[in-house]
Amino acid sequence: MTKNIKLNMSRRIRRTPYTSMVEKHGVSDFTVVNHMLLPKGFKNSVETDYWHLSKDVQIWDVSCQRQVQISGPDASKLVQKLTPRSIKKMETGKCFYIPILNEKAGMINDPVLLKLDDDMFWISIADSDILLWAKGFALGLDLNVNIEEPDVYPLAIQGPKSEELMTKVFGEDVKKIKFFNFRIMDFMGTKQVVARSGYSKQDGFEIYFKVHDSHFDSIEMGEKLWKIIWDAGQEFNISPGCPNLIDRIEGGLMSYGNDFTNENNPFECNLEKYCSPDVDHHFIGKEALKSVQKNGIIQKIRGIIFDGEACSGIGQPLPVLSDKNKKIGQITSGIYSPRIKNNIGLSMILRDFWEVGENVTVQMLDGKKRKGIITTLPFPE
Ligand code: THG
Repeated sequence: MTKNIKLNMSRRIRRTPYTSMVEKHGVSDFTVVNHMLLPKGFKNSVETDYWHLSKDVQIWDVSCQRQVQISGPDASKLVQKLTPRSIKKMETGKCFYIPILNEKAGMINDPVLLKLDDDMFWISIADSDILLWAKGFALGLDLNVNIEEPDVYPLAIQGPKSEELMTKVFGEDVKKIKFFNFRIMDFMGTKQVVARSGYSKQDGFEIYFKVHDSHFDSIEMGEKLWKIIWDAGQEFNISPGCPNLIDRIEGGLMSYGNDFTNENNPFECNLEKYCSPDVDHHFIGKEALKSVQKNGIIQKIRGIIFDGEACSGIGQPLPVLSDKNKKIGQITSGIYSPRIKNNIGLSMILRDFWEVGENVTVQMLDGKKRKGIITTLPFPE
């Protein structure tokens, strides 16, 4: 229906230093995240890209993962206010997945936090304006911090051959970077943050590419970085890519704004591991989270495997029904998995129906009904 309708570009939809590169590689679709372009597909199908990602290496323009930089004497105090996850023991060089809640314990982001120094953090955000939220809070509390969006453009190198490729470009020390850690590495005389992380279930790295010297143009340097990696990647069968929907859903990686919103608390999103209200520190939403804990939750994100014709990625939520035709949830990310050989999806599901093995019905946009079953996240191997 809405296929083939073009998005009208403007300055409000920001390009990245790699946009002209992905255009050269034949990008077919974009979405907009944090007011910036994110490629959604290239020449190959999502399925072809999925198999490629699981055996080779891909280069992704994920510049839309914007950094909210918090620095200054009160930086760690402010960061700690923003999340239930304790950063007391966090060391420089670590990445933490941190839920950010509003005062009602609703999720407003699920970023990756990087500790660059005792008084310097980056919050690598999902799609919502945390910069304004943090600034408002800092102003209200009169904290001694600086908050800005630096010129950082993350480039992800994902797939099992990413370590070999990254070693070729950045040197042997790449191999010492453990999952959710980063190191500062040299690129043409500039210092770059290189982390072992990424929005896939494969091995992978994220280069938080930053232009340090103002006489270098960020587009020129970004293109240089892309080209050097591209050329070095030829022997590893590198291809341009983007977060892969099949890999993401199978791996249970959630997407803010799609699979959960500020209407959901972190327990509903399976994030209790990072969100105990019984921690020493105060954080925004703590009282509300305590009452959620006391009262229990009524829904939770689950996986669903559902039958029928291969689903090619859904643009709108699909209702999930009980055997009595009552709406018990909706699939917010869904696609055919060639590994599971059936359609898979993520859905918030009401408590009485969230047990693994529960039979449900998925209603397609044309009204047709498909048989489904509740499963664990990540999806079974
Ligand atoms: N990388 C960076 N920034 C990001 C994302 C990213 N910002 C937006 C978005 N993605 C944030 N969401 C996630 C969700 C999951 C993960 C990372 C970012 C992730 N989770 C690991 C997992 O589930 O296997 C575990 C993380 C942990 O618990 O340590 O990787 O992708 N820079």
